[in-house]
Amino acid sequence: MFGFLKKKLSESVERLSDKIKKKEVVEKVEKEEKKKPGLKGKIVKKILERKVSEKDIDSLFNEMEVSLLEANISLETLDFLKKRVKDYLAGKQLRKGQIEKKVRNTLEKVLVEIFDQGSIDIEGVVKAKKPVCIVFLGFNGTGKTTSIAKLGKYLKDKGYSVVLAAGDTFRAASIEQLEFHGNKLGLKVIKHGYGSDSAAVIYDAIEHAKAKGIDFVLADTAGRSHANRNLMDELKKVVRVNKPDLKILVMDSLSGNDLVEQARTFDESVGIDGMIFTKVDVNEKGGGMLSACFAVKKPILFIGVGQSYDDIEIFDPKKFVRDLVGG
Ligand SMILES: Nc1nc2c(ncn2[C@@H]2O[C@H](COP(=O)(O)OP(=O)(O)OP(=O)(O)O)[C@@H](O)[C@H]2O)c(=O)[nH]1
Ligand SMILES: [Mg+2]
Repeated sequence: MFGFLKKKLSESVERLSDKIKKKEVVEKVEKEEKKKPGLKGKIVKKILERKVSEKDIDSLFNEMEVSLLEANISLETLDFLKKRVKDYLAGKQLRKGQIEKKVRNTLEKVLVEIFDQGSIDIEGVVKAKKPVCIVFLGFNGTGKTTSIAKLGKYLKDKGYSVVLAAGDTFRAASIEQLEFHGNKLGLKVIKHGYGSDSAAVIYDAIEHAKAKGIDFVLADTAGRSHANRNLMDELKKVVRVNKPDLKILVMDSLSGNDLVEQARTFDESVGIDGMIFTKVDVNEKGGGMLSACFAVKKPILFIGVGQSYDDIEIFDPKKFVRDLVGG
């Protein structure tokens, strides 16, 4: 996954390291030309160490801008990356053998800053309150229903009780799709008919969970775009009536540059608590994920890495970035 982005990040590390290393040679020659006595110690130090300038960093980002934009990293995210790399590196004296490692570590640190927007401890939430209602929302076809099934299995395997709410009463066959997963996983599905009120279905599921002492209600909703006023209003009603504990925006990581816009509009409309990125297994670019995190600054609950129920990874920003930047 993220082959393209990894390649571009690795290139960035190499190019910045090269810039710093090259200047070392220039400095060595200049100093040796002077050949003043007493300078020997200083020359040796200069040869072993090299100072990173703001110009080095600017020039790297100028060179890499197109590639990083191609990897779907937004301009505002790029600006932030550049600024933070400068904060950490500009003016620093780096030892010769450590330049590449230091540059890599710095990039890693800045990417973690963007991806690490806290975490959601859903098991902690259920200790404080039962049932926990989690509503899954997002654009069409992003993987909401599949993610509900994955999280349902994950929670059931951990010993929690789960009920599913068929809150997508809009798209043809959506209720059957959720029931299919419910049957396979042994999870009850609360449903009404097509065209019925989504908020009411979820309300019933919560009541059912209260009556039966069930830990989690995972509520499906119809896919929608912010341009669809009726469906956006419906979503607002779902939230107003049911006051879910968590509103999780599910986004298809393959959507690239659209992710920033999706994250912003859903957050502005209903206020999201966290995000799930799906189809990370087939994603080469990955910069859209980074940019969406930077735009809304919400934690990533988990990532979807395939079509089977177990293809779900709890998001660990440090591990994720380490894998991206490598080294
Ligand atoms: N490769 C891969 N495919 C996924 C992943 N998550 C979901 N999918 C696939 O994406 C397609 C759409 O998934 P759904 O769960 O139906 O998406 P949805 O958001 O509920 O769609 P609507 O209800 O129509 O808005 C299905 O074919 C899923 O198998 C993932 O993490 N990786
Ligand atoms: Mg669905």
